[in-house]
Amino acid sequence: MAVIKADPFDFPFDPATLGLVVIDMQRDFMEPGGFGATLGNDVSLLRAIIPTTAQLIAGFRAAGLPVIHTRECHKPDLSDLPPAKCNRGAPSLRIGDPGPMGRILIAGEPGVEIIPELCPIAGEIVIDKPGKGAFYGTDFGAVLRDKGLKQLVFAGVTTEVCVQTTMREANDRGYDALLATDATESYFPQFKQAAIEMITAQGGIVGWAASTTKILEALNA
Ligand code: TIU
Repeated sequence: MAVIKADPFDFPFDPATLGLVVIDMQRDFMEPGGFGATLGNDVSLLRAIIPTTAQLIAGFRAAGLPVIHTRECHKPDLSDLPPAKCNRGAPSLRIGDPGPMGRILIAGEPGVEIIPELCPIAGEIVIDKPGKGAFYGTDFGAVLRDKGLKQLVFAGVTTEVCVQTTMREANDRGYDALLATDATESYFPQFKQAAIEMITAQGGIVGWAASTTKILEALNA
């Protein structure tokens, strides 16, 4: 067993069952004019993690371990967009409205694409998801079973929304979940910090947390 030096304690792992899940690193959250910005957020905050996330992805690829990407998006006819999600708040543009990167959060539009710096390579699976968690309404669970994955490292945005939701879903389904603390970000720095604490408190009630350096040290050991 290899070990990642993590909080609240070491994360032992079998490389044969370990994978990286990169959540929603899409133009719609990371660039001006997308979904994140329409909600009133400063998207520049999120861009700071692009280099570390790229390092993490490169480390998994170099170790021959799977990288799975997710994208939050909806069908063009909005049939998978419940009113409870669509009508929330007072965004400047709602999901499905035309924006500078195409229709907001709609599959096939430019804004839904993963940012070019973190582009998936051939053979990597991309899960399109209508919710915040990657398990809901997708074949993510089947993909993990098919690949024999049992332990998941998580990166991506935003920490307390789609990343934390997916980690909780994973934990409930019996997966070990570890958050890469410098490859995830929130529009609200205090929420990122709180999410890390919520995940690792109470003896790792949801999972573990570790820096990209610590994760890559373990992969390279
Ligand atoms: N608004 C926000 O912080 N996040 C989302 O709406 N989706 C994701 O986290 N991907």
